[in-house]
Amino acid sequence: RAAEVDPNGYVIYCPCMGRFGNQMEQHLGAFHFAAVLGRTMVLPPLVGHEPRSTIAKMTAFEDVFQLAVIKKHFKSITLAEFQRDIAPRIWPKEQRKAFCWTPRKASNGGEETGEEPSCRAKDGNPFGPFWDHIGVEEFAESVFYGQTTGGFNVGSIKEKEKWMTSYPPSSFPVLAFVGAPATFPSQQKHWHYQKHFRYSTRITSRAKAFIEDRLERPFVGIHLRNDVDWARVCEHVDPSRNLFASAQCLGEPPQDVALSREMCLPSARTVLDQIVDAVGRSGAKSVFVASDRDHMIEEINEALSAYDVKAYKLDDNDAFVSLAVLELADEFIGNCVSTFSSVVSRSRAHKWNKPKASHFWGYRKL
Ligand code: GFB
Repeated sequence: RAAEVDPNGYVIYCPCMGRFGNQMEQHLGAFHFAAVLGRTMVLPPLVGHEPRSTIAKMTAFEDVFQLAVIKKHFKSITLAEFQRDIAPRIWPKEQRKAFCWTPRKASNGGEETGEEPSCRAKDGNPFGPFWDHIGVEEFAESVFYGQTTGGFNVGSIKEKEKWMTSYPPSSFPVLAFVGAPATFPSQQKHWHYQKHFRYSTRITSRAKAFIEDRLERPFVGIHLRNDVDWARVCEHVDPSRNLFASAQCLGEPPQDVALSREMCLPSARTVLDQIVDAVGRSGAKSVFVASDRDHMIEEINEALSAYDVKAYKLDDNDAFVSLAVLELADEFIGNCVSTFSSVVSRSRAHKWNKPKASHFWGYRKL
């Protein structure tokens, strides 16, 4: 059966920034934005990259998350349904407007002379491939919403009214954003939305099977973010400020703990000491390691030899299955700065009836 058109309109956006953790930070605010405006959210594909490649790879939202749970809490539609049933009826080519905060510069760096200011919605990667995937050959116009409204903050009635009067659904049935209409990182008041992002049965059953077959409970789950790109992020550590997802352990604004390099890029000593400590404290019988590069399995096994506890990793290192295992772990130690870790800490805090605590590398109270 064809989906009915929502008279309140739609929100669609490119999760064009960063990888999964970064995108998840923005989904929280973007879903809130659509909900406040009463619009239907077009469930965005996840924009990924093949390892060591810059070529964008789109994964359907419903391949990663449980559609029924999302639909129960957010008025939403799959991209496939939107393309098939809605776009042809309400979003003709000549009315496709791209929304961005301010005009974007050309990806080749130089301002092309004489060109109108534009969102350049399809310029660069993953922007071009994303809108191609949506089936948008080109946008007819750009709208710079940063100048005319309070931005995507729709916390107050006044801000909401501004959006409704500036861009009413009757003349703007589809708000198509070049980037998520949300802050990065997420705002603490939106963290609870994480509970509605339940992994698909395919992912959850793989995670549960791995726990059952390979791990022994209780188990400690850890996230080691140690690929080479991460060291560059950690150069920006400033003790007085939050960086990326660090509000997950420091709070917003930071309280009682100063951000340190050791929290961002912990030494092997710190990692091993904290694992031994967590195993000793919790009586864990196994350790699950998720990492983007070095899982440190041998070093961990050696450090735990006295406990007769071993460390394990997934055979295929699937990122979503890793996240699903980590959110089910009895203890979790993550990277305070990483948004990949923050997906886990938010899930642990909000998904289950009984919240699960999270710990972080190098975290020391002042
Ligand atoms: O998720 P993410 O935005 O978090 O990006 P950060 C990190 C990506 O690295 C993940 C992979 O989406 C995964 O593809 N990855 C990280 C992992 N940890 C693991 C792991 O334990 N297992 C597996 N299988 N994959 C930011 C980026 O990373 O890092 C920024 O998003 C930027 O855009 C910066 O690149 C350097 O916040 O950790």
